Amino acid sequence: MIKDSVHYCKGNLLPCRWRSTRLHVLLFGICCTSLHFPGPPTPASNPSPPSTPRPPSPPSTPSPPRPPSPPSTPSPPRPPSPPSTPSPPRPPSPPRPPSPPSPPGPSCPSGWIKYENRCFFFNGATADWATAERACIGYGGNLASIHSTNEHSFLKELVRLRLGSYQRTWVGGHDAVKESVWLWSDGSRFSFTQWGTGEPNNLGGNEHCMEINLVGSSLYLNDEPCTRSNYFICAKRL
Ligand SMILES: [Ca+2]
Ligand SMILES: [Ca+2]
Repeated sequence: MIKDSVHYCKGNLLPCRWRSTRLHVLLFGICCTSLHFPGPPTPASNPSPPSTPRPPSPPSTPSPPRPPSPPSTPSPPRPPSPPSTPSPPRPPSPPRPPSPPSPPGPSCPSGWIKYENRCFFFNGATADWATAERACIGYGGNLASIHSTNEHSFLKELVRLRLGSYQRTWVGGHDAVKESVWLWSDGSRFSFTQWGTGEPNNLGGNEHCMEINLVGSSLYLNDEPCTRSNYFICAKRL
């Protein structure tokens, strides 16, 4: 410490003496700065004035409303797509050959409807079974006999088409000659039976004539008193 002061004093003797507030002591020709007296009190540095409370910041000014964005520029209309190329016209189909003429054969009289090898007639009149049979004989036939389900269905449709519903109608079956021995009035073999459930029941011992359409659209043959007034269907061979 002292050694450092010697070097200082030797090089700065005079200036050192007049310098400032330090009392330089000369000892043994050596200027020592090890002793220090406090100099006049240096004015205390002015304390920093109390910070003035910052005024409250003014309320933030609301940002001005944003101007409305300009309307988007409408996209230019798309140019119309070019018309699709029409498909080339199809070549005309070759003319169809004419249908072969129907095979020649006998036809039914006017007002009669042909089904397979017979003609059928339904005039919308009503009568008891015997009167109906005689009317059919007068037309050159008999009350219709039935030999298959298809024929049964055909007769039912013939009535429905003419009357709009399945009305009870006489056909040519009977057991009037002998009970339970069923015959066709046209003399054909009686081999087809499509009786309704429980039929023929010969109700009251007095049901000897055959009718169709007792139960609507069902394939239902019934024996019925021959005196009932029914629609009827005539048939004759071609
Ligand atoms: Ca009977
Ligand atoms: Ca019956």
